[in-house]
Amino acid sequence: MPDLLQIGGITDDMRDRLAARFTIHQASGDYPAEAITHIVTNGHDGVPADILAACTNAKMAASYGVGYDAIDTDACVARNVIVTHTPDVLNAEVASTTILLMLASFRNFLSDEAHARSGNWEANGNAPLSRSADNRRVGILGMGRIGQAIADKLKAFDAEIHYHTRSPKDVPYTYHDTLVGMAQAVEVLICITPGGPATEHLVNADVMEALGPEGTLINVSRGSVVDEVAMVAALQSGKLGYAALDVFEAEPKIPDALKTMSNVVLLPHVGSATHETRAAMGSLVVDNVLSHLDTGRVLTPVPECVHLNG
Ligand code: NAP
Ligand code: 8YV
Repeated sequence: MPDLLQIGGITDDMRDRLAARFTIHQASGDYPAEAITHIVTNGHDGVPADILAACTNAKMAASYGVGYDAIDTDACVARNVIVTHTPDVLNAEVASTTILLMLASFRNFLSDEAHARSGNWEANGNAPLSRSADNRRVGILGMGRIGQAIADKLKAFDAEIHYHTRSPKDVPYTYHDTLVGMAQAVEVLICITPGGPATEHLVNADVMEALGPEGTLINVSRGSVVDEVAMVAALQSGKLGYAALDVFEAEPKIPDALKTMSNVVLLPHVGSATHETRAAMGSLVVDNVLSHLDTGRVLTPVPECVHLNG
């Protein structure tokens, strides 16, 4: 059987299907680097340069996740290693997580729950009023597969939807050609672009100041898209009102200052983390690997690798 290198964790279903066709080796242990033909990884671990250099006969790297900023696609293309990812199967889940973050922030959901659970309601009376999540002006930074799923779900809350991307899309929402311009026009800014150098710190101090003291920043993209130091400063000074965050610049580290703020909601990068969606992502990873093994072609190459697909 051919040899496959596993970087990071995989589900039992993925292991069962892969083990029927490959000898699986762990990147964390000893592995026969020159025998490896296929690599399975994820959006956090990527394919480290030393592993790519050692696996001289690798033909593909399948990543468990849609975002692949942790993978050096130029280096993979230079070695004819085709990279795949898992688009679309997680759109609805990540959109639901985004809505949950918005609701938790606007409706003080976590402090209200604590108020009920702690006995504070009985001892001290009603919880403070919260902000309505309905009828808000919402700006979406990134109107791709997930951005559009978020916009669809926001319709249930009668949101007025704005967006900023590098080029306008065929969608019925208000386009802004600058991010600062959009931030000035909305009450909520949702980040859902890819990570990587092209989007690093797109959301900077100017953008957060434009969003303003009553504004809410929601980040479900990558921590690198938001200047985290500037965000902490803006939240502390009151130049930015609220933040609801699933992703951070140095995961799994979260700045201590954020952990103590009552105007902040924090999640540990769980945008797609349900049994159902992770199963769908895992299936697509294995479908890509087996398709490559059987036909030489993959199902969902990243855009930079489309030309390598058979
Ligand atoms: P996608 O379909 O490729 O959409 C990306 C969007 O971002 C496009 O509309 C693109 O439009 C825009 N964009 C790219 N670079 C930009 C820039 N410099 N300035 C402004 N807009 C820019 O990707 P997707 O499937 O929706 O996924 C988006 C990202 O979500 C992933 O890459 C990943 O990082 C993140 N994600 C997070 C989680 C989580 O668990 N929190 C889960 C899944 C995905 P233009 O090209 O016209 O600019
Ligand atoms: C996962 C994600 O946490 O798909 C992405 O880009 O951020 C998430 O779905 C991650 O990629 C799992 O490896």
